[in-house]
Amino acid sequence: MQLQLEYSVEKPLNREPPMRELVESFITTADTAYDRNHGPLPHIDATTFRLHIDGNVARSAQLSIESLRKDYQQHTVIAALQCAGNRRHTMRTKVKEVDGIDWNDGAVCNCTWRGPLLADVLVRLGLTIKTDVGHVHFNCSQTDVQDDSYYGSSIPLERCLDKTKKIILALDMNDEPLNVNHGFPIRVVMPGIAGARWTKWLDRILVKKCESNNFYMQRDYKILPPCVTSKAQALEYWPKIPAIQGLPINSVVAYPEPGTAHVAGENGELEVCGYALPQADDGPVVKVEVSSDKGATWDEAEIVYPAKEELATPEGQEMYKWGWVIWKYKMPKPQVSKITRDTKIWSRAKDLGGNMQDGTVPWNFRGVAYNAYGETENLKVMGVERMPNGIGGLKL
Ligand SMILES: Nc1nc2c(c(=O)[nH]1)N[C@H]1C(S)=C(S)[C@@H](COP(=O)(O)O)O[C@H]1N2
Ligand SMILES: [Mo]
Repeated sequence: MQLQLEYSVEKPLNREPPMRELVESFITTADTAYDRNHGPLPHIDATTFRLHIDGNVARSAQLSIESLRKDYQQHTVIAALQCAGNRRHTMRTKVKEVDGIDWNDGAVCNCTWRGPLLADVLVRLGLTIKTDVGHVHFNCSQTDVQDDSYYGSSIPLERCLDKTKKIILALDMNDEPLNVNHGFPIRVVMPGIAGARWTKWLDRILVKKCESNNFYMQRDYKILPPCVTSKAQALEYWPKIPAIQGLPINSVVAYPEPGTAHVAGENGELEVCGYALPQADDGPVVKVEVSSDKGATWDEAEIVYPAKEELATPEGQEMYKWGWVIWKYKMPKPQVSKITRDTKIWSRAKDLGGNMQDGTVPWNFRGVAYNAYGETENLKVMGVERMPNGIGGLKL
């Protein structure tokens, strides 16, 4: 039977949710989570599907989904999945035009992922290669993609064998089998690594000496130096620049959204809310600050998810290491009253590893890994004020 496909190589599904919806909960539902594809979505029959594992392994294997569920211990991890192009829109509009999909701040989600540890599967098959020379490739050859005949990524073997890095052959997302959009029946989940490496509809794992030669490893998802300003110039640089693995610390202001009118609370406070992400393995985020005077003063925001008490313990810090935090800041009335159309509200995050978000970051041609301060601007605040007779009324 022919594989059923949705969307196409010419028009793949790429979408991000509205920001308010995204920051509504700590765990992003599969429906809210953004979609990023370089080709069509394959509808795979999980009962006949096999995951092929070969290359430098003592015994190659073809594993069924049933075996991956039953024959291996299942592990769960909370991890943010983020496209390296998240926030590209800000780089192209605030700094300089870039080449790539015009993502706003929503190409990220935070979910639980469950399945066997890649390390357990590889150890059972036995390796015939030293960990310090190997790379593990993650391929999906179900469909053509825009710039190659298959989708592929790779990361160093050493990381794959380190059980503390929790690389999972995920079968479940948020306690349910993955849906088609997010890789059913299996995708690799690599906490602390950019989304581009989390191959969906994973059908082949290869243990090799070298990195994957796939287009998306070698000629995309790299931070080119600022001197590269065209595709032609990039050609010379692709082989010289490392493939993106971890992403930098980040935070954004989800609302109030730019250019809209907003009602401050009963007591004249304005609720500001966003998410913050740690750098690579340096999480969780431990502090978020907000400024409305272009960085002259910063006030600490409240991290509302996960709970403060949890983040304060070593167990909590381990559990939320690769997750995002949702933060809120109630801007007091005197500060709100100073907001004009020229005001910018900024956010900046700090993680457990001590990384701190900066105000400006170097431009790069593909607009990847953008992480300057979160920002909202062009606000019009409508305040609810107590009328002398005690009845609340809208005052512009
Ligand atoms: N097979 C396959 N896997 C893939 C991709 C793809 O196009 N094909 N896109 C990658 C990129 S660039 C990102 S950011 C994430 C997006 O995952 P999501 O669609 O589940 O949000 O999947 C990655 N895995
Ligand atoms: Mo991506």
